[in-house]
Amino acid sequence: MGLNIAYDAQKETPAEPRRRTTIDLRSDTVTRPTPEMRRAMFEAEVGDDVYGEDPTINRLEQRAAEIFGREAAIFVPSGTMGNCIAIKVHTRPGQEVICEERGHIYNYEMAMVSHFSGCLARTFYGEDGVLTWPEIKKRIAPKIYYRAQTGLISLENTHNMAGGTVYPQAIADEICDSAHDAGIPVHLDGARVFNAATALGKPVKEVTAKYDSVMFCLSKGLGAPVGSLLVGSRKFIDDARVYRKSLGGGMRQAGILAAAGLIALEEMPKRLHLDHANARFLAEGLAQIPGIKIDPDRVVTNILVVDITGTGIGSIEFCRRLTAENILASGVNHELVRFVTHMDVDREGCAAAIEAVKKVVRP
Ligand code: TLP
Repeated sequence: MGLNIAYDAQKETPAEPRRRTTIDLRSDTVTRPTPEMRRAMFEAEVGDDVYGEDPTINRLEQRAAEIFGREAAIFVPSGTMGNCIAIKVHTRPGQEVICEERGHIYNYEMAMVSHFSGCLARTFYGEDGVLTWPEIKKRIAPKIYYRAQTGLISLENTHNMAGGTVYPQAIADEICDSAHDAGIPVHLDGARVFNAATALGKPVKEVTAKYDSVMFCLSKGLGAPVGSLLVGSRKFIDDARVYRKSLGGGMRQAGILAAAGLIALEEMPKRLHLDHANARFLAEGLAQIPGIKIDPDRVVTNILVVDITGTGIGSIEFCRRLTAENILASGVNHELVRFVTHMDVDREGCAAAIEAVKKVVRP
């Protein structure tokens, strides 16, 4: 689904370096490291991280564990690798993993739930991407030897393809408590959990306290060039280290990346509310345009998933026309287009995007 279309839209983008005026709303993954990050990378103390000897990586892992109130953390090259490792550690082949049907682990991680962990994803739809315990409970396999057992529940907060939506804390807490009573662990794909925490006005430690493991990304709204972390118990992280190596994720002098990551972790969460305000502004502007469907009140973080059915054009054509106006967005499927705000796009850029959409949908 989505990404093929997104890639098609990207093909329309000139291969030469982007013009300064291009406003890239395809994803917050496009953010570039700040001058401060680049300086820190230049000066980073490094060592061989496979031997546990990179002081900057060790500091990043220690700070991540502290910030999330966990025993340990591990730096991984990508969010995808962090999720794949977590699922592998929590499950055994032949089990099921419950997740929302638009979830990243199900749609965008190359079927690694089955390929790497040997599990079946049991998915269903949740309004705003939010699952609830009563609905999850119905899908938990009965404890009978001839039924594949539920090995894990994996939630996503914020939920990317549902439009950057945030789990109400009480719902997430109830899922974790009830799952634990049933002997089932819960993993959080928290690629954008700092956005969720900002929207909730709570520290990430509180938002994620009840999960068994959390993956979060430094390389999205937090602006680092590369990297994600997995946090959990000491035993969980020791196991994760084995699988990171199996997947080729032992990165040697990766302190160069961790140096930028430390700035992302310590400083960048403070500015995420600006991206959220810009996303709301963009949603309010787009909602006025005939044929575009988006409820600005549901835009609580930095992602807008807009229904363009009423424009009479599909998302490939829509993104192609926007690209010609120097605005980049990505198709989720034929009818849905995603816009993501981030630190490299300001209010003026969002206003320009609204004007460009008005132009491209005009009959
Ligand atoms: N999301 C990317 C694409 O893969 C869709 C994006 O542009 O939003 N969990 C969630 C919720 C994510 O949104 C992503 C990336 C990941 C995991 C994976 O992170 P990376 O790209 O570092 O592997």
